[in-house]
Amino acid sequence: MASRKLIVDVHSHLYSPRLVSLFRKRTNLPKIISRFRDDGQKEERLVILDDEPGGGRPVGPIYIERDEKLKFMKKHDIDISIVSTANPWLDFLPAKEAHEMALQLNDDLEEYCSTGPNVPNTSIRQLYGFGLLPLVPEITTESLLETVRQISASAHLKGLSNGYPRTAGLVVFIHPHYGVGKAWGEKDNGHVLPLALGFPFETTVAATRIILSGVLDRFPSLRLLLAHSGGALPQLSSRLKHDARFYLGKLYLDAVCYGSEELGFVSDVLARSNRYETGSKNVALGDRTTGSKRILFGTDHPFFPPLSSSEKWKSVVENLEAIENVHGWTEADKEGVKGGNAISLFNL
Ligand code: 5CU
Repeated sequence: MASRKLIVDVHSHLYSPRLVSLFRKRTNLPKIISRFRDDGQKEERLVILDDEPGGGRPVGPIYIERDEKLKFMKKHDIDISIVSTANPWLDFLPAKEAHEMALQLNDDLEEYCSTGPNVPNTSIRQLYGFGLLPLVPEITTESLLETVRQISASAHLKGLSNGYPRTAGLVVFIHPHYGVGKAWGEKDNGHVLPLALGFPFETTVAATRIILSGVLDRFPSLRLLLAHSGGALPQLSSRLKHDARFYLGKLYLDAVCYGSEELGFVSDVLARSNRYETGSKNVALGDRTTGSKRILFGTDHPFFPPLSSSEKWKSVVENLEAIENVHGWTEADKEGVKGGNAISLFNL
């Protein structure tokens, strides 16, 4: 089937112009500051984490503009992106403002997707989105439900980020922002410790809490997509109560872990969950196909850009190479991870 060969990026972010103008006005985090570089050029920097090294990260059109997203997709042969607002979402706003802003950002994202191009010769759009829930302290249930209803009624919003709507049939993207405490280290390692380790571990904790709370028993049709291949959860799940292994196979994981060995291992752990249901625990190489069905390609765009604009992005090249090289995955498994699984999950 032609659509099986489409490449779909399920982990792709943006900061909308509306959010960027709010960041520019703010003096507390998250904020955008303007400053002069050593070469005299003015630049804007986005500061979203406490004590961020280098005074935040350079921010420009790649974080904001739809044309830049589309150019990036074209350069890397990505047909479809499911775009989500990047962290820290609306966590910094009081409840009423967060709710109003969520509604506006969701309308903006629906327009961003619906007025974008189609995949050539198909009726499928190139851009879909995850709406945003204003999950802040003091938010009322009614405000959350209104936002879920708005997202469900938006034809191009196929999921939401960070929340559990049990009725709306939306895919829920669980993505980190806080890491695990101050983890910059004494030497200047840039973002390595908090992002490479802290972020995925935050997701590990969040997903574990969901499993232990019984949410997946109460709402078995909930479809949760975990960022960064579920962080350390596949590695640590057997240290939890043993039935955590079973629940792991109910989750979807992105393939943003940069290594074929890691993807192979993750697909084993997901497949084991399936075996668990049948009473057999031993996973064979052929079972990796079962595990692969719950793994979906992602890029993390626009984070981690290359130094020169002519280069391809490592986050794409390395994550695609990782998929290509997983021992035991068939060509069909790889196509599924690159796009087919997302087409089914998001019903595109
Ligand atoms: O790796 C990532 O996904 C990210 C992200 O989403 N946000 C961020 O600030 N850095 C890295």
